[in-house]
Amino acid sequence: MAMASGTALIYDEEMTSHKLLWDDPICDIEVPERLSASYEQLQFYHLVERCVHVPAREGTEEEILLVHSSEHLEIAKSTQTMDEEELKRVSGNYDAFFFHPNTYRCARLAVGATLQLVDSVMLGKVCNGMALVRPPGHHSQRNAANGFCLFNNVAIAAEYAKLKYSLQRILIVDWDVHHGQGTQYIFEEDPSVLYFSWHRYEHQEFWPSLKESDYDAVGLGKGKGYNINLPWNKVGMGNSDYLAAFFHVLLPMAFEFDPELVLVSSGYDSGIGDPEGQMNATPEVFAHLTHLLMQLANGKLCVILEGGYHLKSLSESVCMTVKALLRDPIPQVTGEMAPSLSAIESIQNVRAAHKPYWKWLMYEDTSFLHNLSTESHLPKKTNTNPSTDHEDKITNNNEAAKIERFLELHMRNILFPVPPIRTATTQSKASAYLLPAPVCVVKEMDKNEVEALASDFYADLVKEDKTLHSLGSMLAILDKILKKEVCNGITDSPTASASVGVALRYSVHFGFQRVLCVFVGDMQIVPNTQDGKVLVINICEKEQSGTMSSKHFISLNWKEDADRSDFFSAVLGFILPVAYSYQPDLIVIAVGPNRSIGISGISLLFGLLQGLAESRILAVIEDTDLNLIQNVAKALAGASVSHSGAYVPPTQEKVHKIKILKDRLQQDWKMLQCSVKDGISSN
Ligand code: Q9C
Ligand code: ZN
Repeated sequence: MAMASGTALIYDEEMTSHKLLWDDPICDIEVPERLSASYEQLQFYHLVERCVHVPAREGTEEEILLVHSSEHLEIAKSTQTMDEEELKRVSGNYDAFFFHPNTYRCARLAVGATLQLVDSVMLGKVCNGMALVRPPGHHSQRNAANGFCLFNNVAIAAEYAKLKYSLQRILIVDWDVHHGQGTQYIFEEDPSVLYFSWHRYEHQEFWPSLKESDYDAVGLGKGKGYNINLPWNKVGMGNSDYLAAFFHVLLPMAFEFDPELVLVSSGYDSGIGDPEGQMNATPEVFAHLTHLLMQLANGKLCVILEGGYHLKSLSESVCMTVKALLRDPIPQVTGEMAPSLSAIESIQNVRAAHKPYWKWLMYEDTSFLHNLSTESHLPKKTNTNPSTDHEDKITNNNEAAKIERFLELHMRNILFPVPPIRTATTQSKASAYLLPAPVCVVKEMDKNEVEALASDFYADLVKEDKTLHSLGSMLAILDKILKKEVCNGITDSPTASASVGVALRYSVHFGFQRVLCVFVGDMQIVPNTQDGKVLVINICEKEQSGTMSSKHFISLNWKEDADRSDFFSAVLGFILPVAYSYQPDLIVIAVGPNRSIGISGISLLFGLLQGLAESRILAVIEDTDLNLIQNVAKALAGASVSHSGAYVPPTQEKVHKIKILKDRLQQDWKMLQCSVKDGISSN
């Protein structure tokens, strides 16, 4: 099958007809405007017209019965003809749910919309997509509505995909701020569905206040190890906490699991301003989370709306998610890049709980951390100055309006015009006709132009004529990245070290503040990293002489066996956390002589690092392996690269290597932190 492209968007206005008909302070946040406001914001950013419109349909009874009991279905069906009094009575049988005469119809549309999305992705009509649905699903259980959810849309989708497409491994990522206990119950004993959820927990104080939402609920029977709970014990979690959870918990497990399809229970009540979540994550973090998940399952990613109750935060976050699905360059993530102590504690505990089940964790010396928290969790303080419900509402409304103004400004600050050309190269021996179609050929600079522009930067570096010649190609592309005419580019060089040396000096001279250079292979010329404007990570086979390693020059010795790529563990556990801590505004990735990692490892590096530096990446390839060049070009042009089955867990020696580097550098690059026992100071 040809590689799928495109992003599906599913929205049906009818799902706004489900609404609360009476006073209920618990349910009154789940409003129809959640859906219409999200869709309108997508229209505002012109994202709707860039997506493939897929119609919703009703889910069939048979499909609903894949997960739910017939009793549950019959009760739901019977509410269609009830009057308000009867609806209120039936709703009262559940924890936080309301029926409207059209609820049953909407819930069937929500199920059907989700299945339409799965079909579009599985049949290769699109690569990925998002379904905007109401009512949400993840609290709903086999026999009960719960937490605004009637049918479990995502759980039904997973069962449907298993059955219809014979899938054996599905990953469900639940980034809603509530625990999807419904989904957990449904797949608890099922090793074919890996369920990950983070959630506000506060040591079981927060709804749904279940013991089984804690990190030690790892699944049952054959499903042991396939349920991952990451409970947040404090409010105020932000961008760096969420990213740390992905780097140090979810992603390594997901890569080892190697899913064939990824479903996201996509609640945005984990975003800033949400009255339920009380968290701090800003909309762009959801673009990063989405982009990270796009590296799995050959890009087959279905995002299905769950919660999200601050309309502005919700709709901007939905837009950031869709932007990432469309493979637009994404904004740099804002805020200090250091996870909080409480987040690190939670991460450490879930890693320890899962150690028996995941090979990648096997060699880690993880241990549980029991309530070492700086403040112990005392029972809730009784309010000495009780305010009325009415006063509370006013305070909350003021807070919500403040966040709304903040977000208006924030989005204007972080959004940027996308360069007209995505990927550029020059006509050279890796001739353009060998590269995938979207790569654009630009004219290289001639000798005079190179000399006029850059002679100050290469005099001491360039010893050979062939190097000087190749600078014309590299500088033409770099110049266009600098002028924001192109997003990224690929050039070949007979001497990558020298070319990279020139590229780094040129970039810093023309205004980049932080340039990340990942150099794969032997680096013959070591760039000056003294002023902190360049950070080099050198991946090579031979041990570098230890003296020159520093915070800004990191040597990572890594050798892969042929066809056994274990490099993903270094990328996720080390390179990405360092890169996110550094927050580069340009990335140079070079492949020099004697590369010690394989093509799938290198492709993964390119795929993942594109989430940073607004996707500004310069690739300098010395290697003449055409397969490598084509894969790099594909990754840059935004095709999903297939690495299915290519990953193996690292050896004990490699795990140890990463551990030593982490210990040495985690005070400088704080996103490396994932345990507290080595004296991380409270922040
Ligand atoms: N004291 C979703 O976000 N809160 N559901 C109940 C009871 C219910 C959230 C509080 C929150 C449900 C999909
Ligand atoms: Zn929620």
